[in-house]
Amino acid sequence: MKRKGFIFDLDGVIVDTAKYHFLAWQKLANSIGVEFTHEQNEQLKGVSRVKSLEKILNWGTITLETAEFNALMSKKNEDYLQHIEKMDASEILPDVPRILELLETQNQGIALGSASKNAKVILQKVNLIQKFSAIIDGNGVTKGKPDPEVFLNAAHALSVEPKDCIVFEDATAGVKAANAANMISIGIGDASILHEADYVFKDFTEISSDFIQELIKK
Ligand code: B16
Ligand code: MG
Repeated sequence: MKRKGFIFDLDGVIVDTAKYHFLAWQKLANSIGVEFTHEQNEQLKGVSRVKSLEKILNWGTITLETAEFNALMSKKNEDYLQHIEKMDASEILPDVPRILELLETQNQGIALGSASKNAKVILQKVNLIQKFSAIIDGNGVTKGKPDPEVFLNAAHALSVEPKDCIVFEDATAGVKAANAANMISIGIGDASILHEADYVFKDFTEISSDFIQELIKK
């Protein structure tokens, strides 16, 4: 059987950490007098920590010295990590374990391709770290999504050609990155938002074993 590379985004695909990013960014934004809504949080999905803070400051038309900027980034991450600390396997999104186990039994390559610098901690917390033979996170890239670097590095780590890789993503920036890497893109979430993906599913409960087998055979 052919060995393909299946690359998973983390936030919004394996776990819903967007709610914790929201709480931490909202606290930080409010502390500097900037309003922060769920709609604005949507715009930060898949976006790096630095770029996220730049956007928030932009919304509040605030400019900061580097030292202050870095202090705010650390503050946000400290708050975020307090939420992460309480995570366990119950926070894994529906049917993610079923798909991972299916891929494992079929000897497929499994990698993580996330913008988060906290990816390993989160995978440990939810007890999935051992499922991934390669983990490329925010510490392993110089350019964030929509740049394809994170997924190309994951393909390389799996020793699989990019054209033989399949990416699961919940963010438009991530779908664009997968397409730019010449990989099959599978959007997880709202089809009207993720319309650039090759396939879109509401969540993993909609993905059949037959569909995965077809991807392996392609
Ligand atoms: P951190 P993903 C992304 O993860 C999140 O979607 C995004 O909201 C966050 O700002 C980014 O990670 C950086 O996270 O502050 O933990 O380094 O969706 O690419 O798995
Ligand atoms: Mg995501």
